[in-house]
Amino acid sequence: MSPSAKQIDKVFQQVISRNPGEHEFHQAVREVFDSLPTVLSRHPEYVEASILERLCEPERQIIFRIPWTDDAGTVHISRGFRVQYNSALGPYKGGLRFHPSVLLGTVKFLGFEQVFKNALTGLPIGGGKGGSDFDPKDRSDAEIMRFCQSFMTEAYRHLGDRVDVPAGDIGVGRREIGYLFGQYKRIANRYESGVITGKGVTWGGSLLRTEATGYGTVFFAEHMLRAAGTSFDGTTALVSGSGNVAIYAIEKVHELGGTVVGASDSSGSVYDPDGIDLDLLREVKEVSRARISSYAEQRPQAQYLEGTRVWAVAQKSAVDVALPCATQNELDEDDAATLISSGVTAVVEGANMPTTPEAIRRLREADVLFGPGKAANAGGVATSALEMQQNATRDSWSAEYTEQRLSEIMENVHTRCASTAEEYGIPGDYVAGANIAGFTQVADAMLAQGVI
Ligand code: NDP
Ligand code: 2IT
Repeated sequence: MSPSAKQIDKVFQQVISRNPGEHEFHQAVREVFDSLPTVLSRHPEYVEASILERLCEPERQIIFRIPWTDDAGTVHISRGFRVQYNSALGPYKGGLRFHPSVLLGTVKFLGFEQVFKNALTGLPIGGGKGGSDFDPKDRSDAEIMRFCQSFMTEAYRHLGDRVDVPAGDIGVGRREIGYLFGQYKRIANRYESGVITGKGVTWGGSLLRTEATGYGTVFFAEHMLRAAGTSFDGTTALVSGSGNVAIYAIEKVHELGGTVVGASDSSGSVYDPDGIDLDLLREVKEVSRARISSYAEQRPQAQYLEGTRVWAVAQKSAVDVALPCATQNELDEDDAATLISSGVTAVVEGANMPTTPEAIRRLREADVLFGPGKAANAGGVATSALEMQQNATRDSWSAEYTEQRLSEIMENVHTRCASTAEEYGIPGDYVAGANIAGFTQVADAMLAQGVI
C-alpha cells in the first residue's frame, strides 16, 4: 500500500469509529476516498492540513423536534435535521428530504455528496442537506402545511440567503417549498426570496428548476454517449422512480429520440413497450398523487410488475441506457448483471448514490459507461443557484435562456470530469473524474481559508 493509500485508510477507519452505524455515510466517503491516492501523492499539502479529516466532519449538524397535529387532532413528533456540511465555496446549499427512512447518517451522506456536486457546477455554493423522518404519504394538504410550518419554525433561525439555502428532494416539491417559504417569511418578516429554491415561478422561482435535475441528467448522459460515438436517438431506456427527477428525465430522453419503456415507484414497476405516456404518468403522479399501478390500469399495453424493481424489465426488452432516478442503493449487483445481459451500454445516475459499489464494479468490468450522480444530477442544484442569482438581482430569465445556461453547465461538468480523468491517466472513469475535480476545488478553497 502506498503512503497515501495508508493515510486514506487511517482516516476512513476513524470515520467508521466516529460515525457508528451510518453505513450510507461510510459508503459515500469510501467512494470518494477510493479516487484520491494519486491526488494526495501529488498534493502533500492536503495531508498536512488534514483536509480529509476536516471533510469528514460537517461544519454543523442540527437535530430538532418537530411537533405537529394531524387532522384527527393527534399530536405527532417527527425529527428534523439540517447538516451544514461545508461552506468553503459559498453558503450551504442542498435539498430537504421528507421520508420515513431519513436518519442523521442519511443526511450526512447526502450532504457529503452535495459538497462535491456543488463544486462541480462551478457556481458559488457550499454543501448542506436536511430533512425529516416525517412520512408525507397519505397525508392531507392541511397536514403537510402544518408539518412544514412546524419544521420551519425551528429551521428558520439557521437559514438565510447568505447562510444556508434549502430546496426540494424526495418528498419535498413545489407545494412543500411554498409552505416552508411562507412560514419563513412570516417569522423573519422579510421577503427574502433567496432563502429557499424551487419556488413557484410567479413568486421568485426560476423557470426550468422543476425540470432541471431530470433534463440535466439526460444532457450529461448524452455527452457521455457522444464521447463514445453514439447518442440517445433510437435507444431504449429504463428510468427508476416516477417523481420529479424521473418524470423530466423521461421527457428529455423522448425529446432526444429515445424510448423509455419502464418506470417505477417503491411498490412496483411498469413495463410499457410503446414507451411511457408522460401525460398519463404526470396525471397519475403529480395530479392524483396516486401509485404507478394506476398508470398500468389506465394503459392497456402496459404491464404492472408488483414489488419488482424496474431493472427486471431488462429481462423482457433489450435496454441500451439505464437511469436510476429514485433513491440510494436501488441498483445492486444482480440488477447490474440483468442490465448487462440485456445489452446496456450506459448507466447514468439521476438519484444520489443509487448504484451499489458492487454494481458499479460489475458494470465497469463489462465496459458499461457509468455516470455518477454527483456529476450527472448536478443540474438541479445548478439551476437552484441560477434561481438565487435571479433573486439577488430581482430578475427573472426566459425558459430558453435558463435552459441554455443549464445545458452549458452540464457540458462543463462533463468536460471537467472527462478531462480530470484523462489528466490522472484513467480516461473514461467519470467516477474518479468527478471525485477528483470536486475534491481538489473544495480542498484548495479550504487551504486558502486557513484552519477553520
Ligand atoms: P420524489 O419524491 O419526487 O420521487 C422519488 C421517487 O423515488 C418516487 O417515485 C418514489 O416512490 C421513489 N422512491 C423513493 N424512495 C424509494 C425507496 N426507498 N425505494 C424505492 N423507490 C423509492 O423525489 P426526487 O425525484 O426529487 O428525487 C429522486 C432522487 O433524485 C433522490 O435520490 C434525490 O436525492 C435525487 N435528486 C433530486 C434532486 C431534485 O432536484 N429533486 C436533485 C438531485 C438529486 P414512492 O412514491 O413510492 O415513494
Ligand atoms: O440532491 C440535490 O442536489 C438536490 N436535492 C437539489 C438541491 C438544491 O439545492 O437544489
